Amino acid sequence: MRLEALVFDVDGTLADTEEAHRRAFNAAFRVHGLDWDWTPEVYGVLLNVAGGKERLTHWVGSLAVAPEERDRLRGQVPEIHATKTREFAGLVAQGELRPRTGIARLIGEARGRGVPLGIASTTTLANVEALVPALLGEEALSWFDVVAVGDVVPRKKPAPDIYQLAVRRLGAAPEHCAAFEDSDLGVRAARAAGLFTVAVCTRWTREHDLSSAHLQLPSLGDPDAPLDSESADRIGGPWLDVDRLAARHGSWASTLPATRAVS
Ligand code: XBP
Ligand code: MG
Repeated sequence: MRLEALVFDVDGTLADTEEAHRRAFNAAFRVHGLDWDWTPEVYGVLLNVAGGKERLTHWVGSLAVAPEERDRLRGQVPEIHATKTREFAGLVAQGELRPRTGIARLIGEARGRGVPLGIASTTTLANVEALVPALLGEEALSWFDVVAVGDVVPRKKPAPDIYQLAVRRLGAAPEHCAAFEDSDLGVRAARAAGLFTVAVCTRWTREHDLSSAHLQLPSLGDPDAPLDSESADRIGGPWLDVDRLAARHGSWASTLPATRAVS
């Protein structure tokens, strides 16, 4: 059973970026003279709202301020978010962020096997354009046949829209594709879009229920960071590679109703 494409979420999946996002939000608040401080605890809860602008709007809605002040602050959200995006790019440029375990290897394997690659993310194109080259090298963005991100769809994760757009642009059937996610919102989006979903949580999503994913792992594993024996037994080896992924995908695809039989 040949997988037609691998589709990657960005934040939390390609790299553990949310601490950098949190710092960028707080830096933007200082630039705009706002005394807001998103602590890790506060931010962990706010991550239940996908999208930085939506997260800011939700936060403003939670403030005990007069209605006219709330409206004024809501009007400032796009500007605050643009500042935050610039701050995030600055943090990325400092070179502290690294791809998560197994990401560079799996993407390299897929490229070597001619398996198309996609990105499906809630974040902005500006963030992806800053992050992917910083993580994987100057040419890396060109490795992805499709980059579906941010406001190009009406509904953000957990809605399936961004994954539906990505697989449509890849010219693939969703059930022929594998999605890689880190969060409850993301797993729900990929599952709702019909993709075979692999979930690898981060410290931010450790408490999330990712059990609706077809495959849940502590990491993708690597030769220098092999998976624990229980996880390795589940996938047939100490790290998830294209063949082991295709085998797990194939066994799932064989259970699909005939109408969606995977060729
Ligand atoms: C995670 C998100 C994003 C980031 C912040 O996106 O929900 O909003 O937290 O980035 P992903 P923006 O789908 O990649 O996990 O401020 O650009 O939204
Ligand atoms: Mg994510």
